[in-house]
Amino acid sequence: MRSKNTVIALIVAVVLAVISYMILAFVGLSGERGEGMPVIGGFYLQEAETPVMEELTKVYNLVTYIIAGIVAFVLGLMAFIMIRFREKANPVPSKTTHHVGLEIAWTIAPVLILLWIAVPSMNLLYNQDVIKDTEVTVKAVGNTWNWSYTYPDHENVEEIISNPLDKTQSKAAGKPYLLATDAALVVPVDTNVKVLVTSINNMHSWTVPSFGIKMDAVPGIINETWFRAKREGTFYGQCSEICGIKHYYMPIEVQVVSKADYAKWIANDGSFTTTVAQNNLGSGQTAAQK
Ligand SMILES: [Cu+2]
Repeated sequence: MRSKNTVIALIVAVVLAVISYMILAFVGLSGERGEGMPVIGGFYLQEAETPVMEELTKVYNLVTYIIAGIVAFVLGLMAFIMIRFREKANPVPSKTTHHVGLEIAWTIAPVLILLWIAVPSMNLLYNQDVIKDTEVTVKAVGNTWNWSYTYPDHENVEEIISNPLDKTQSKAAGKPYLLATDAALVVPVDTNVKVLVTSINNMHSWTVPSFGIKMDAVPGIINETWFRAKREGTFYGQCSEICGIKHYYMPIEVQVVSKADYAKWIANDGSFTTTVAQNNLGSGQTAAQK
């Protein structure tokens, strides 16, 4: 009778554990992935667009599998205990209080699991934190309420004030509402970009999920981070520090262009076409005549 109970309990425990593991791992590691922006109904990380985000995704997956495993193990263990040691099958309760082997095991196993997580996490933290040799530097300043960008190495490029597009404007531009801005930060592809992040008043956070970046903007302090975009395109983020009434009003739009286009953009004083420069001149002069 006892051994039959044990077998049933074991089978139920294993089945429950496997099912819960599959559900948790599926929920944790699937779903539609946004490319450069979130998608409706998506609950997984956005597509990785930088080496740091690729690494971050791997660490996230590893930890999700481990969490799912622990949840499944505990659920299975509880099922086993509830069936195997139920009152009806055990009229005389066991008086066991210690088991040296078990105590050593449940001390060492969590330590090993933590080490298993710690090694890749530390690697990731290091890679996020250590600024590589960067070729382009941009400065992002959090204001109330927008982000402004400057290029310290190119004084000809005027400060970019990045304000969000309203509903009609973003629809007309075919861009996501509450993420799209009227002036994006422009950076070259396949280039290490250093971002200096600060704020003029209260705390903000310069965050681009698909780049694996979240850097606090603190007044009086210049924080540094870096990214290397793998492809051209537009990538969105939002201020990620609850900064006040118009917290929603400071989205981040990064436009990654080819190195040649970037060089042209810099040469054009921060414009892709000369028409903008012409308009600024007002009297029909070309940029070259200026
Ligand atoms: Cu903010």
